[in-house]
Amino acid sequence: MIAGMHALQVIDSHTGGEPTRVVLTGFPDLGSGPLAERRTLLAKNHAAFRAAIVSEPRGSNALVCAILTPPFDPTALAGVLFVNNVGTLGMCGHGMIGLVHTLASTGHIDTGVYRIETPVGMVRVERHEDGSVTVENIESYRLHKAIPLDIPGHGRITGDVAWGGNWFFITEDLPAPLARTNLEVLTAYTTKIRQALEAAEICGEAGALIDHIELQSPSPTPNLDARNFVLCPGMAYDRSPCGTGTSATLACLAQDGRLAPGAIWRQESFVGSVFEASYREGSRGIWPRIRGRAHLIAYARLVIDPADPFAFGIP
Ligand code: PYC
Repeated sequence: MIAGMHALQVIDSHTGGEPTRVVLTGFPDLGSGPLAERRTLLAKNHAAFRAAIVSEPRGSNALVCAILTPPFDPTALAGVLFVNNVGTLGMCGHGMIGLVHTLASTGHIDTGVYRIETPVGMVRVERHEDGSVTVENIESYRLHKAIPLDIPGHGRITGDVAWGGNWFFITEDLPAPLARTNLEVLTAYTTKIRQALEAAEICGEAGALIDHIELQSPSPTPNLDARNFVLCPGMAYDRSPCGTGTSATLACLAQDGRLAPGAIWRQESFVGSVFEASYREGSRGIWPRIRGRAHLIAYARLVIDPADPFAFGIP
């Protein structure tokens, strides 16, 4: 796969506690086709390289990597492909905030508005004077409302299926409060929801896997609207309030008349970080705006040694 020692230049950040690794150089060439094609190519031909940069021993289950690639649409500043420990993502809100912060911190961009292409559409981003970043995500919408689902050991629950750049099942039926002491209970519960969705063949559009499960509750913190717990596809929970999950939530709130266009929704994560969100109306759903903040944590050169038995991650 590699003849000699291979190096990749990366910058790590976190957005509300959730890590992002921006891959600047060293990832295999993905060609110059549309971003959706490049995502398919990556999934098909470069799973080992993905695992090398995301998985242990160099990464972790919570890490999302943002692989920078030239845009297909020349009006965009850049293209980006998000990957995690089990595959590729359509979009990633915390990762996009991390990417913009990384590009700004390294002098590649200034404050202002830019367009960044993803496999699921164009995202408009704004780097603010105070260092925060607003992501205007792709159009988000609810596909199904109040789907009943039988969860072993918990009984019947209901939840919505919604798109925010990834597919989400969102429920307010909780087995326990969204508190860190309940991490194991919440992980087991959301895992069962995921399994129940698959067993019942409940999917996103075109048979897409619903691979993000979001629990929502009111926040116990004053002035915040909600707290969530999001189980990601690789079975790690999102430390950030989840940009695509917040987008999907906003789509449901908007369709239920629970949040007006332009009104601010303060979404707290499981670890207490906050995104400020709002939306404008779209033709099918809504255009969510998510504002958050990232911090750099490392400049690094990853090396892949062909003699290393775990060069491409621990299987
Ligand atoms: O912020 O959209 C997000 C996200 C998805 C998975 C982890 N974070």
